[in-house]
Amino acid sequence: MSSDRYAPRPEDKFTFGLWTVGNRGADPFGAQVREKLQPTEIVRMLAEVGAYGVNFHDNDLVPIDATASERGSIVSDFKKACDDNNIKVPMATVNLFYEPIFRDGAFTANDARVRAYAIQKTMRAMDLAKEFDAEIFVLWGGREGAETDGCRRPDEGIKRLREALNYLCEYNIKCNYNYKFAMEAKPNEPRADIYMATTAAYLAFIETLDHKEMVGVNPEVAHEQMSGLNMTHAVAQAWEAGKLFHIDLNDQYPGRYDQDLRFASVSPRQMFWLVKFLEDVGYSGMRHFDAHAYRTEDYGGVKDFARGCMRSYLILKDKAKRFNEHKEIQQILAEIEAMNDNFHLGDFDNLLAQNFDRNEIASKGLKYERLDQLTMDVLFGVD
Ligand code: GCO
Ligand code: MN
Ligand code: MN
Repeated sequence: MSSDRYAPRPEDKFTFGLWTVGNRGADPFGAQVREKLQPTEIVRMLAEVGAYGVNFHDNDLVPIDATASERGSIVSDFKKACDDNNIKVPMATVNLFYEPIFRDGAFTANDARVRAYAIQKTMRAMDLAKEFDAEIFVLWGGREGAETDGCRRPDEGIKRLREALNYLCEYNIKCNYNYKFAMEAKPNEPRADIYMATTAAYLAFIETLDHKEMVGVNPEVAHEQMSGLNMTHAVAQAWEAGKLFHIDLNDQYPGRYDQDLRFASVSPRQMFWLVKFLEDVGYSGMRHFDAHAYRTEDYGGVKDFARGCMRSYLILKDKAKRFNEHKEIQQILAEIEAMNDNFHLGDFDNLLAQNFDRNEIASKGLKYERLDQLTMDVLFGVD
């Protein structure tokens, strides 16, 4: 075992997608800069950097036009690579965005054949992932949106999404797959606007499903931060609702295109609160890095990128421990906690009979400045 205290261990549950470390660096303005790696080579690379698992979209593993026999040999080669390298497949997903057939959406498209094909493709992706014992099935509706709201009423899109989810939950039951579906929100890109823009939107939607216990969320740092939202708050709401089934970690400057940067490389302070939250509440799911290396990198740089994601997570986890043990921080937190006991509502008569001294209550400083600077000292590594 490595003596590096920030070396990843299997119990850290760090996972990467085939599409993340296998990303070849193409963007809307330029071509690929890295050679294509076979899925089995990616598995070896993930084992080398110390990851726990690998996730995939159906077509990351099996090309869309593969024959049944090609599918068979791809699956058995990949299974062998995973077993040989002790890499698990905890999550899988389905590509409902790449093919031209999905140009107007998948589950929400106006053409009923497109919607049916999208559901069929998802069922087949569920079949495929069960061959690897995946337990979480992520659904990201990147094309479920519009450029012009003239093309359909947005509430029709929501109804179609519900119909698809209810159908897929029934399939999950019929096949005894026991998947937990994790819905991933994003405000825009590739569509101008995507219907389920935030994790909170999904949390409300899930409550309207026939089998809501089967469906949760997969919040992504970049997707919340693109809209200037607070990822930790989204995650906290999901956690409190018992719906944090998975998480996509990366980083992102707010208000920009989807950057998928190395975890915590843009907003270490916000990511500190996120990691602290996950560790404090005892989140036991996967820590999945949905990010990719800079376009400047070769596969050596891709390994640096993957190692960096995991290392930053573990450093922030260490900082969270330091925060929780820090004497002065804990004193301030104890004072905050004590305020919580300053009053109990009681019945209506009790509350209505009270005289609150507004000025007295508001006169005492709350020491949040001190608390925050002490946090910064911990983060800067000077305390
Ligand atoms: C994105 C998304 C995707 C999904 C993936 C899993 O912005 O492209 O984050 O990477 O997470 O398709 O469904
Ligand atoms: Mn994303
Ligand atoms: Mn994602």
